[in-house]
Amino acid sequence: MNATVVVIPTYNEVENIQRIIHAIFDLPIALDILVVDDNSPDGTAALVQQMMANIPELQLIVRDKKDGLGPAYVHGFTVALAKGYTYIFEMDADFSHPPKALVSMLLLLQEDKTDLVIGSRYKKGVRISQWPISRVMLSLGASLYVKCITGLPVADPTAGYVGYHKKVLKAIKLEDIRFKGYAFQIALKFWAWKEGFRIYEFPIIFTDRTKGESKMNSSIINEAIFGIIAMKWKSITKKKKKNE
Ligand SMILES: Nc1nc2c(ncn2[C@@H]2O[C@H](COP(=O)(O)OP(=O)(O)OP(=O)(O)O)[C@@H](O)[C@H]2O)c(=O)[nH]1
Ligand SMILES: [Mg+2]
Repeated sequence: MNATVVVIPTYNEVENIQRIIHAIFDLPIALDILVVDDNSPDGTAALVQQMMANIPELQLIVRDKKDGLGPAYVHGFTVALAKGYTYIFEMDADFSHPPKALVSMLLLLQEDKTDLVIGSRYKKGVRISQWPISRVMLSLGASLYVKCITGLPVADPTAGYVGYHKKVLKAIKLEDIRFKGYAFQIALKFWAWKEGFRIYEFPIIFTDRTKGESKMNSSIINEAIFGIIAMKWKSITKKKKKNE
């Protein structure tokens, strides 16, 4: 077992999963990969299982049914913590997150420059390739909204390319985070910040997926809009309780 694991949630990623696994293992760093698949009907998990025969650093969790990215990560992180990994990454399977950035992001954690590192689209500019302007505006609007409501000092709060030192995930009550989509990504960064952990944004170029289908939908956006207000309220009442 290596000290680092990359957790990749998958739902119908049969066209991407093999290539992304090879791209990550081709990097000049020692790590394991944990795929968390929600019983994809396209056979993603079966393909990973085949690859596992030749790659001991590759692991797989298959869950019952599609339940959103958030619960898949909670499951994956809980297993990763139980196994004792020190550095735990989350990353999409669709090549939106450039695998090469893992090398620099891991180094920042290993050299104790930060506790949480974000592969950030919006730190010092906007770096998104092949998204329609409407989608970029939605994402930037979401970032501004999160900053206004929560005060979280992060340029890319919805980013799904993140590395954590294990102490961060241990300090957050993962099982209490019930969000399924973007709100999940925001919540992890928010609670890490509230716990006083250091956050670093490493600039990446984000590219839209070229293979497979997006799982984004309007319920994920609604969850983020209302969920973030609920989360902020929870943090205020928590603080009040502490002071009473
Ligand atoms: N296990 C699991 N994985 C999921 C689920 N929904 C999405 N994913 C995975 O989470 C990652 C991000 O999902 P995407 O559909 O790419 O969502 P997105 O990046 O916000 O949207 P696009 O930019 O349009 O691709 C991908 O690896 C998906 O396969 C789910 O319900 N369960
Ligand atoms: Mg994607």
